[in-house]
Formats: sequence, C-alpha cells, structure tokens
Amino acid sequence: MVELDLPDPLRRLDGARVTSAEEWQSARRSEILNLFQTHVYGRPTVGRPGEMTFNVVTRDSSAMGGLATLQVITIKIENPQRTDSLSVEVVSFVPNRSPKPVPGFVLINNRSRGHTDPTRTHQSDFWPAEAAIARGFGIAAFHVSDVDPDKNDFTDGVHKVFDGGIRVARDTWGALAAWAWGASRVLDYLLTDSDFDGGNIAIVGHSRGGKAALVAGACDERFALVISNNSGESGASLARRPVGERISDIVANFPHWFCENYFAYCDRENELPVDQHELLALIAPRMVYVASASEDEWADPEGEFLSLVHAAPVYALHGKTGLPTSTWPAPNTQILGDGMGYHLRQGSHALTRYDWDRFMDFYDAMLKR
Ligand code: GTR
Repeated sequence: MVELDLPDPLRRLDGARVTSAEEWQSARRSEILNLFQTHVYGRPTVGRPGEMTFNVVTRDSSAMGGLATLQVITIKIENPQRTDSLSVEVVSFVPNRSPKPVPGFVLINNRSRGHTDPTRTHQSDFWPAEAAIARGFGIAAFHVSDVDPDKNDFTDGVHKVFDGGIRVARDTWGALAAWAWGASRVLDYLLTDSDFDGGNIAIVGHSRGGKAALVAGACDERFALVISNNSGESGASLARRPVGERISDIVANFPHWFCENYFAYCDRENELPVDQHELLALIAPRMVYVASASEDEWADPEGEFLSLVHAAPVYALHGKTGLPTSTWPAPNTQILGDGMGYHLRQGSHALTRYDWDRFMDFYDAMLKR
C-alpha cells in the first residue's frame, strides 16, 4: 500500500501548527468544518428552527412487559412563513427499573420503519431496543425520510421547506447533512425529556446512516458519543486510499447525498482539502466509535480503522490517548481506547446484535458504569 499524503488536522490554513486544545477549538476546528461543508456535505441553510414543537402522541409505561416506557413523539418544524412544515416521528424507550436520567442512543434509521416498531411486534437487531433496556440505556430512533427522502430530488423534505425546492448553490446541503441536522432536532427534543441524560446521548448510524452520524457529531457538539457502523466512503474510510468505493462511484450513484462541489473530486481525491480522519477529529474530545465488517470490502474496513489512527493526534492534544494500538485488529476483537473505540466484526455489511453489544460495552466502559 502506498504511503498516503493526508491533510494534517493540526496545520492551520495559514500553515501555523496548532499546539493547544484551546487553539484547536478557537481557530482550527471551524476551518475544517467549513471545508467539509463547502466541499463535501454542503452547508445547512437552517439551524435550530424558530418554529419547532414537540408533541408526545403516545406514552405507555407498561411497554416490553412493564420493563420500559415507550414514547412516540412528533417534532413539527415550520418554515418562517409558516407555509410549509416537516413532521419527524421519534420512537423512544427508557428502562423503568434504572435510575433516571439514563444515557441513550439515537439511531438514524435508513432502513424500513419496521426496524423501530413501537409495538415490538417486529423486533430487529438493527435497533435491538430490548437489549438496550436490559442494560439500562434509553434508545430512540427517527427515519431519514421524515427529514429528507433518500432520492435525487430537492423538491421534497427539508429542501422543500427551507430551500425553495432547489439546489440553491454549489454548497447547498445534501441528504447526509440534512439527516445529521434531523438528528440534532431529535436531540433538541431529548434535552427536554428528563428521563434521558442529555449530556450522554450517542448518535448511531449504519452505512449511509453512519456517514450522517459522523456529520451530526462533527456539527453538533452536544452529542457525547458518535458511532459509525460500516460507514465506508465519505464516512469513516479515508478517501485517499484507492480501495473499495471511490468518490466517483458514490457521486454517480447518490449525487443527492452531497453538495455539488464534491463532484469535482472524482478521481482527484488528493486535491480534496480534507480527508475523513478530519471528520472524526471534529468529534474530539468527545467519544467516537467506528465499527467495520471483515467482508465489507466496498467500505474499505482498514481505511475506516486508519481514520481513527490519524484522528488520534487531535485527541492527544485534548489529553486523550485514543487507541492503544495502530495495528488493525483481527476480526471480533474489540479495542477500547481513551475516547475512541473500534471493532471489526466477522461478516458482511450489516448492523447486527454483535455490533450493538460492542457499542454498549464501549459506552459502559467510557461511563465507568
Ligand atoms: C452503498 C453505498 C455505500 C453505503 C451503502 C448503504 O450502495 O455505496 O456508500 O452508503 O450503500 O447505505 O447501504
């Protein structure tokens, strides 16, 4: 494998070296975030909406045979003229027998809604709510299509409500940034829910949802833990590694995930002013966890691991040692580091019960529970 010439997260645009956590926070962090928003994911046209209401439509304290309390919440978001709105449904469970508030997970659901069935008629390892409850975690989810349907169309979702239904500019946000913004709105709600510990909310996503989870964690410093599962190209894996999916593949298949400026980097990864380890670095000093699968070559599992390794200097600046090794581990061995964790699951591209069990092990270890 050729040596990669990666951008240095600790070198400012004017060439000066970042030497303290304070300098990172005040000067460098915003430079990198701005580069990602300009060249990769696009820039949100709206922050926390002025017109946003939370409506608890269902509350059942005898869910899961009395072990949990279910809530279904509708987040209604209107544009300033109140001519259009979004409605985002959140499903959440908290354990009845654990002291409140509880740390929690939020899944960005990019699969069918059935995976987060509030009735629990259908139970899925994609969102194993019973397992989270048994270990004393709260768990919530929302569906990506409530924020921005996953198709190459800017006339619906958040773009319709806030952007007039078009790509306004070359840095207009794509679906990944929109889903990340949606995750922040779910967090806005959870911060009002006294059963959840608002200081300990993890954002989780698989594949395209894993890319969005990283963007959410990079943009919104209120997320305490960011978990990317098999996120691959334009997620955790390094763009400059010529392995698996490349920018040319992803923008051909999913142009709507990105801003238009990203299209210029097809087969020109070396000219991209950032690489994906810097997206992970934006999460520092908060917790970041990357999970890969051994047969998921399209996502370049080793490239996902190396992103953590190359983000580690930013963690070190904040007094966190990161991973205890820079050697890619064998399948089914978890690495619990300082602020960072990783595992390579034996198997194919998926989000499984094995992955969730490791996320909970890491979260428990970090919380010293
Ligand atoms: C693939 C895509 C990946 C990943 C995946 C998914 O086809 O190439 O980047 O996002 O879809 O989300 O399932």
